[in-house]
Amino acid sequence: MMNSFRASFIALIFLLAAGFSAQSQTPAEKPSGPLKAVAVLHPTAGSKLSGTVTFTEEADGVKVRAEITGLTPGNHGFHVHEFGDCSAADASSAGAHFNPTPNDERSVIGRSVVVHAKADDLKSQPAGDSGARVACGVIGRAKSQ
Ligand SMILES: [Cu+2]
Repeated sequence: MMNSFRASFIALIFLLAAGFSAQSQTPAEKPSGPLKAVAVLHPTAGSKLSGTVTFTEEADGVKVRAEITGLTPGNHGFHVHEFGDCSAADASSAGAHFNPTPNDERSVIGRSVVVHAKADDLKSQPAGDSGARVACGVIGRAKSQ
């Protein structure tokens, strides 16, 4: 059961690595320290989930650290969604999954992290059949050090 969550987590890390490496190639945007981003997760209507997800650029990829409270037992889908808008009560305003491949704009900053009620089956698209959105947080730039 744990493997499903772990697998979706790894997929997210690869996705983010693409986004971050694209951004670090822009000299004007290059920060002095390692690039860090943060998303503060807020519960959707009827949910008690909250937490913080941090992303830190490292030489071989992106480290993702999630501290989440209020999760129901079991596995939960966990994705980057295309819009940095968590205003809807069900977080539908965050849009579909963010797919960096066809875009020039590949950074995850300004998009959102969404946690789902159920596990991602890692087959169905776009949401992996992972059910309702139970938390949403806009990804913003964080202090580098
Ligand atoms: Cu999702």
